[in-house]
Parts: sequence; structure tokens; C-alpha cells
Amino acid sequence: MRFSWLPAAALLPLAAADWQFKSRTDLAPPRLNITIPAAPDVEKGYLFVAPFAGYADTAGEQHGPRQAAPYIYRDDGELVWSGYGYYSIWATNFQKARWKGKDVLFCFEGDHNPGYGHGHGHTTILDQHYETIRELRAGNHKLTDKHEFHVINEETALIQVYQPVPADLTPWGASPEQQWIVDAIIQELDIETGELLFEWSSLEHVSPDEAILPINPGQAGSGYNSSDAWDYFHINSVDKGSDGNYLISARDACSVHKINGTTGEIIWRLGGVKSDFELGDNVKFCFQHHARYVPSEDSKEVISLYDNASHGTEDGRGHEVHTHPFSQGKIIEVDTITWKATIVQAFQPPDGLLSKSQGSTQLLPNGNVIVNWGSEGALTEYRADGTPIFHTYMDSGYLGLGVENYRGFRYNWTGLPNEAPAIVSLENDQGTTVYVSWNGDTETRTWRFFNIVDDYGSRQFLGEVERKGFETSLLIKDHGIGLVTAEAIGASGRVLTSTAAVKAKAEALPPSSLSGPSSNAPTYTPYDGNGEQVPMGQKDVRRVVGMST
Ligand SMILES: *[C@@H]1O[C@H](CO)[C@@H](O)[C@H](O)[C@H]1NC(C)=O
Ligand SMILES: *[C@@H]1O[C@H](CO)[C@@H](O)[C@H](O)[C@H]1NC(C)=O
Ligand SMILES: *[C@@H]1O[C@H](CO)[C@@H](O)[C@H](O)[C@H]1NC(C)=O
Ligand SMILES: *[C@@H]1O[C@H](CO)[C@@H](O)[C@H](O)[C@H]1NC(C)=O
Ligand SMILES: CC(=O)N[C@H]1CO[C@H](CO)[C@@H](O)[C@@H]1O
Repeated sequence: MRFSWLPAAALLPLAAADWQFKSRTDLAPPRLNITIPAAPDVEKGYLFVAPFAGYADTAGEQHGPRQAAPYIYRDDGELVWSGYGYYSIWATNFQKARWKGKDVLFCFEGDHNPGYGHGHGHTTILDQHYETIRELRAGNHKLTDKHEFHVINEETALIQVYQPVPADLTPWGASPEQQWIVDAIIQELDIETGELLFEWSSLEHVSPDEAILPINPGQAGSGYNSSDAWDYFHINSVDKGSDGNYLISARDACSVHKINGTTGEIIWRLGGVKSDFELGDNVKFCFQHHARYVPSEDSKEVISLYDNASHGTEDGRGHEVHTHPFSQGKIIEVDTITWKATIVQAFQPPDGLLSKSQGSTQLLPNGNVIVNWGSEGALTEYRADGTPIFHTYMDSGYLGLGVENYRGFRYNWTGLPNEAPAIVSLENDQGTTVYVSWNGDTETRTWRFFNIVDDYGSRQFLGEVERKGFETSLLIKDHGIGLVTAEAIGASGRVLTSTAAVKAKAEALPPSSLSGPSSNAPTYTPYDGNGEQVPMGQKDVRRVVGMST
């Protein structure tokens, strides 16, 4: 009998993140809210995001995502990997990279100060088995900030640091008590050894005259103490060109600076109060993020960036400054002969999104572009001509409110998890359903199910099911089938792993499917990844095998 050991009321309240995976009841990943389903010509690869809550939980109210973490998803919203517990504390800027010829994952882990948009921590690198192979800290006894980690030539990493330092700020309208300013620092590190190869300090090269946000009224810190230092420049991305020079995005100067990689001198400024370029139509940007070189054939330099055109704090305090009605991803060409900057393409948000912080623009190999709308918790893929062909929000229902995602990307990835696959066998009125999943696995094509029939481990084949998503299940129209186990089969027919052997348990159904007084709970049926709600228990049951014992 169901629930004989548990009062039904103990299952309430029902959180919307529940009932996603029978084999992994510990996982409550965000359910992507896909509002433009992927067109056939979206680029190949998976989505890499790390959504987090824009609101703090209170005793009376919980916000989404329930498990803020790095995630890998498919375009149809199916989970590939939950990084919850792999990366801990507060994790952001989750990406794939190549390091010494191998595919790796990296992510910032550390403390997050949403009021100032700063993070303090380190970068953790995982291999294809999701094992930690490196933790990289800033050089020169400094703390890595969350904004940037960019691997160059599979060998070095570009990072940045917000270093509070005392200074006389009275020339910029400060009182004598307002003494603290942020020195925005970039570093290039050898990933293997941690050796500091290059360091550049904004205060040595850029005067606070270039600041867009004044020390008063304090939108970028008002300088009263080291935790409230005036963030006059705020570097949020660093790239390095094939010429050995650096490209930095200084959000609070609304400019992109090119820095001499030998001397640290400023070669040119694009945008801001001292732009060296005449800005063509729609080039003008402000509070931008993620400036990257785009490979270009001719002598002109091409840059992609995310122009959020708005400023506000990540925790929603402080008033916002808007410079444009909506945010845009932009590709800009700069000509150092004519000193003109022209727009190549701008990518405009489907729902008129205006993000007040964060964001990224990724150019994909097939010419498509991914724009991630930062504080608005949304990501769009565009064709090169600017047509949106995929759009998703980072969580659904009430858990989708206020969810943010700093950067978002698409990459190919082969995941070969070291963690064991999960299996559970559940009995209900229909029979016995066996559910399997293997967090992070990208290689399994088919799951093969077996019954252990004697004490020597002899197996009887129960059936096989094509793997369609995170979890795969097989329904057996019978009860009391004893121990079951499953094998993951790869594309070549090779057995990739085997699960443990488990006994069937009585299935606890969602409160909404129960009759009687306990069914007053909000109804919820699982998301099948294609935007349709499917009844519980039918998900991914591809073949039904009858069996008698
Ligand atoms: C730092 O200064 C800010 C702004 O005046 C203030 O709100 C905060 O309490 C101060 N923090 C400390 C640790 O004194
Ligand atoms: C960078 O500085 C070096 C050393 O002074 C100089 O030779 C080089 O031309 C500079 N590069 C640019 C692009 O200005
Ligand atoms: C998905 O997002 C759209 C646009 O914000 C919203 O109208 C809709 O309610 C959301 N759906 C879910 C299931 O959260
Ligand atoms: C993924 O691999 C395919 C096949 O090699 C390639 O066409 C595609 O551009 C790759 N996608 C990304 C995001 O690099
Ligand atoms: C102040 C500033 O740079 N504002 C610009 C923000 O971006 C839009 C276009 O995205 C420009 O038109 C604004 O001038």
C-alpha cells in the first residue's frame, strides 16, 4: 500500500522544482522557459549557463532557481549536467575551454557582493570526467573577481581584480572622508604554474576623469570605506589579440581600451569621454560587457560586445541609469586609418529586454550569434542577419521571477562522468517502472535493462530504451520483479557503465495525482522539454515490455 509509512501531508508543500527526475530526487535544476523553440539552423552544441537568484530568500518566500549552479542544457530544455555541488559557494561565468589540447570546463567560485557587482574567489577547472584538475587564484596576493576568465592559446588565462586603494578623491567631488577608489587590474597567468605573466593597473593609466558614474551619489560606491570604494572604471572583460595587445571593457567608463601588451600604454579608446574614434550610427554603447576580438581578414579590427545601455545594482537597490530603451549585442568594426567605428550588426532582444547588469555576446562558428541578457535571465540565438531563432528564460513559473545569468554560451562537449549512474525501480498500479540517469553523460545512446534472476547474478534481459533525455525509463507491466540493473550503451555499441542492482519500492506520486483531501496542492506536471506538459509517468517510456514471473 502506498505511503503506509508516511502521512500524505508530509509530501506538501509541492515546490515547482520537484518531480523532475525519479532517479535523482536530489536535483532541482531550473526548468528553462523556451519561448522561441530552436529552429533547425541553430548552431550545434549545448547551452552553458549558470543562473542565480536575483532576490534573497526570506523565511516566507523562496525564489528560483532553487539550485543556483552551472548547468549544461540541450536546446529542447533537457538537462545534460547539473553542476550543483560540483561548483559550490556562488558560481558564475561557466564555460568550456581548451587547455593543453583538452576540453575542460571552468567557472568562478567565490563570494558575491550583488550591491557592488563584485565577486571574490578563484577559478576552478574540471576535466571531461567532471573532476577538479586546477584551482587558479590571482597573482600578487590578490583576489580574483568573478567577471573574467579567458583562456589564450590553450595555455594562459586573463583575469581581473578589483583592488580597493586609498587616494585623495577631492578633485572628483569627494569629501575628505571619501578616500577609497577601486584600482581595476588585469592579469595574465600561466594556468599550469599560476605564474603572473602580465599585470596592468587602471589607476596607473586611466584618470578618474573618464568615469561615467560620479563618486556622488554613489552608484559605483561612494568611497567611505574599502568595501564601498568608488568603482570608477570597472573592467568586466579582457581579451588578447594575435598582436599581443589587450582589449579591455571598462563598464563604468562606457569604453573599450586597447592596451599595449609590452608597456601597458593605452593604444586607443573606443567610446567613453575620450574616444579616439568617430562613432557611426548605433555604435555608441554604455555599461557594456564582454568585448571580444572577432577574427577579421583585412587590417580593420572587429569587436563584438554586449551593450546593456543601462546601469543598476544586481540586488535591485539604487536607481537605474538608462542610456537606451533596450540592450543589444553588437559587432563593431574599428578603422585605425580613418578613426571611424561602424556597426556591422546589432542584435535586438525579442521582448524589448533592458538588462541593468551583466550580459554576453558569443559569435558561433556557423555565423549565428548568442546574446545573453544578464540581469534579465534570458538567452537568444540569432542568425547572422539578426533573426532570433531560439529564446529562453532561465527558469519557469514563479521560480522564473528575478532569475539572472551573467553570461551564456553554446559549446560542443563530451561528458564522461566519473559519478555512478542513478537507478530506481518504482511500483504502482500500472506495474514497475525502472528509471535511470547519469548526470553529465553525453555519450549514452541506449539503456539496456536486466533482471537479476538468481544468487549468482544471472541476468534476464528486460528491454532496451533509446536515450532521449536526462532520464530514461522502462515500464514493466508486472509487480515483484526483484533486482534490476541497467547498462549504458554508447554509439559504437560498447557498454559505457552499469548501474547498481536495485529492488522495487512503492512509488510516491505527486500530491496532485492523489485523490482525497491531500490533493489540494497546486497541480504540476513535468515539463517534457518541448514546451508541452505531459502527464506524469508517461515521460520517456519508449517501449513497454510485458513480463511474467
Ligand atoms: C561603508 O560605507 C558605506 C557607505 O557609506 C556604508 O553603508 C557601510 O556601512 C560602510 N561599511 C563599513 C564596514 O563601515
Ligand atoms: C607597444 O610598445 C612597444 C614598446 O615600446 C612598441 O615597440 C610597440 O610598437 C607598441 N605597440 C603598439 C601597437 O603601439
Ligand atoms: C515564459 O516566459 C514568458 C515571457 O516572459 C511568460 O509570459 C510565461 O509565463 C513564462 N512561462 C513559464 C512557464 O514560466
Ligand atoms: C560543434 O561541432 C560541429 C561539428 O563539428 C560544428 O559544426 C559546430 O560548429 C560546433 N559548434 C560549436 C558551438 O562550436
Ligand atoms: C550613453 C550611451 O552610450 N548611450 C547609448 C546606449 O546604446 C544605444 C544603442 O544601443 C545608443 O543609442 C545610446 O546612445
